[in-house]
Amino acid sequence: MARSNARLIRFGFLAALVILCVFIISKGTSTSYVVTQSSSSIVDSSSSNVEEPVSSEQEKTEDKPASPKLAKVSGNYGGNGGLGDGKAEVPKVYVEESDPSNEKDKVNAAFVTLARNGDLYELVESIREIEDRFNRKFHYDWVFLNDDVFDDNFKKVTSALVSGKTHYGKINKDQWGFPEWIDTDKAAKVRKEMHDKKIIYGDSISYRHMCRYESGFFFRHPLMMKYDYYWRVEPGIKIFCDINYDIFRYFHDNSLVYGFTISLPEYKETIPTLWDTTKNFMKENPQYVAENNLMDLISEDSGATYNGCHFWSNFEVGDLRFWRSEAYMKYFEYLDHAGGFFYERWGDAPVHSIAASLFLPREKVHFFNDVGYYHVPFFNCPIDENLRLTHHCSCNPDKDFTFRGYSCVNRYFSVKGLEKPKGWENYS
Ligand SMILES: Nc1nc2c(ncn2[C@@H]2O[C@H](COP(=O)(O)OP(=O)(O)OP(=O)(O)O)[C@@H](O)[C@H]2O)c(=O)[nH]1
Ligand SMILES: [Mg+2]
Repeated sequence: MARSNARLIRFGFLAALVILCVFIISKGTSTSYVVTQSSSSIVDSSSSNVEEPVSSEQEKTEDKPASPKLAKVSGNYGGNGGLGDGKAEVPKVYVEESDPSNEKDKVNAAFVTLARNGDLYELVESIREIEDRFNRKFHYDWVFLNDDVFDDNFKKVTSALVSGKTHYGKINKDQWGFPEWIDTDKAAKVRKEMHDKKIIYGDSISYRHMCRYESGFFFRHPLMMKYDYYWRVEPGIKIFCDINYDIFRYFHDNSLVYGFTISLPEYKETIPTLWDTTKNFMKENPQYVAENNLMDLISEDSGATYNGCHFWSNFEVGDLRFWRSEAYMKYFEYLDHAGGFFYERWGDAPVHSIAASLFLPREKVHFFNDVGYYHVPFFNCPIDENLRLTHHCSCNPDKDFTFRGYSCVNRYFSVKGLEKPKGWENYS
């Protein structure tokens, strides 16, 4: 009995010792964890190049949306929770169709800008707009292309603004110059005539190289080859509304190929033979013309003549693989050899637009009614008030060009059988 008591006491003592040890160890671990954590973060921020890791880490946390699952929560207009004066409360928007924090949700896409070093400070405004309204949530890369070498200041300033990776490329001389089959005397004569007729950019050589480059080469620059989708951005543009979904993913998921915000007729004097050249191409290559295309958008007589309607290409979202396709490459070569980039002043906008309208089924072309866009002198400002408020648009709908008489978007809506937004007549 005395021996079993002693055993019990020994067992109790041992058990108490074990409990005490566990307590001390667990307390000790949590204390040292906190210390390690805080001391390591102090070491990190003081010993590293502070700006890079610390600020980018903070930005990512802030940018994370409240919850991607909060899809399409409608606004709260007045009533309980409304503004004290009874006016409609500005609704909150939670429209997330993909998780921007998730790298695997991203598609193979990049912004692309053709620019000169001298365009820098107009361009930074455009980058800021795109980043604030869209890319700070998605961090897509940005490719800058130039016929000259980008200087260090250009690279430093732009890469500080872009939240994705930045790439800078120089354009090959053979893609920014007169091709050997062009008669440069004839081209000079045309420039003189266009100058006398006061045709905008009519006397400019560099503008012609730019239009030819944007028509036939930007999508096959080595820096662009790893991407499938692009968004073209020019200096001095504005984006008016929050874009809370991944536009590139939207394009990918819906198999869209070409997206625009503004459409209007081209100056006829710059493209006198573009349509005849296109018709000859179609005759020789009927296999490239898509069924159910948008011919009726660009022609009012089933293809006999071109009405000049084109998507304004200073804004473009699209699938680069379309420009790299056999149909488009053959079309570009055909146009290039016809010489109209130099003997006239063919723009990349009508060239892209005619190709998208003829070689694509119409459902592959997309009009963005929710972005809000400006490039001097035209505005796209959503006329739907709810859309404007929920997307924090900062534009005046009275300035919207979409349904004005001169805009080709009216025709686009009727050709595609789309319903115009309520009240569009008030902005026509
Ligand atoms: N590297 C380079 N880029 C150019 C040159 N000319 C134009 N660009 C770029 O090409 C794009 C189109 O040129 P813009 O001058 O804006 O042409 P536009 O939009 O028809 O005319 P604007 O109404 O003046 O804007 C812009 O992104 C320009 O920065 C050039 O000679 N070299
Ligand atoms: Mg421009």
